[in-house]
Amino acid sequence: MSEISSTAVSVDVQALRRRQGRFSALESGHRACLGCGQALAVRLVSESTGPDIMVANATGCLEIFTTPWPESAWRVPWFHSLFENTGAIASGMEAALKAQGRNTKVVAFAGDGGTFDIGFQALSGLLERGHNVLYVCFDNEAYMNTGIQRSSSTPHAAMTTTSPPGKARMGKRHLKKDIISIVAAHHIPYAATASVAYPSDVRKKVRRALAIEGPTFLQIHSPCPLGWGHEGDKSIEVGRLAVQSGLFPLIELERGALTGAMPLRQVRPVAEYLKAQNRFRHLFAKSEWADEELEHLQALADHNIEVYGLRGEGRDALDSEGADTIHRGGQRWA
Ligand SMILES: Cc1ncc(C[n+]2csc(CCOP(=O)(O)OP(=O)(O)O)c2C)c(N)n1
Ligand code: SF4
Repeated sequence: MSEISSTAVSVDVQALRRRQGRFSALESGHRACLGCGQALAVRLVSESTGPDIMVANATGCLEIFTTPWPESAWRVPWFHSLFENTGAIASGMEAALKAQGRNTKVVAFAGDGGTFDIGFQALSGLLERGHNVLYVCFDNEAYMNTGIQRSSSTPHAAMTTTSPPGKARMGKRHLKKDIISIVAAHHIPYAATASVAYPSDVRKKVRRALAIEGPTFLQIHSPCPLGWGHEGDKSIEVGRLAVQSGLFPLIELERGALTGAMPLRQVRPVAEYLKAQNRFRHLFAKSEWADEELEHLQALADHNIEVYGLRGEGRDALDSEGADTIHRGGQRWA
């Protein structure tokens, strides 16, 4: 039994953990950066799955900060797949468990690089074959583990080490790939976006995905203080602004059709979200191009608000756990 003591307090850590009630698949003491959205996302997901899962984890920050061999922070069976084949590995795990008559749920974890780009083919195969797997993409919008290179999830105009702003361009030239629509086009039972800035919404979406037999997909926006350029204690604030500006809409799709969207009662200007991060700081230096890019990014957010019908009515000071009021086929659900 581990015990923390000082002259003033003596705490039985195991007893404390038992009283916490919520399961986390990760032990404390892993090596994520302070304020890492991905570490928080894993905790939120596993609070809903509980311990009866097996994890297939692509190469990336999560794999590295949880498992510096011979140590591991995982409290569930965990398999490190290659960057490119998490979907195939998870499919095989699920088929093997099924053959053994076991109900343990297979959960795949991968970053945006491992999902949008390098592991996309294997993911598409998993979805098309209908494996009973929950696939979770921790979207931190770049290849963080290898030094912040742009991925196809990196937002337009963001600075990464491979999309530097300069005389010829203002950061990344291309648009963020619309992965949720691509996944939904496989007509799987359930696909949704979520954000670590809205914890109960994440938990709820995981519970909903687990209740479904078949492939399900979650894209969780996971701020990365190192790659986005903000302090670690600002991750939730920054994550919220992404949602509240309309740049990262929280939506649900069933069999390819939109069935839920978190309404925004107080839409925030995109510039507020961008200003909070160094990766967009070149957009606030006076230049004709910068103004044009800012307008462009605002137009992208406005477009999301329009197509997903995000504009809510009335005032909700926080829009915080606002996903409690998410619309599901026109009805409220908890
Ligand atoms: C096929 C292959 N290409 C490149 C790499 C190098 N690599 C390891 S982790 C990584 C970045 C991972 O990015 P992402 O999936 O977005 O996860 P993050 O580290 O951001 O959490 C890269 C490029 C690799 N391991 N395998
Ligand atoms: S670099 Fe980013 S994603 Fe990786 S551990 Fe640090 S905060 Fe998390």
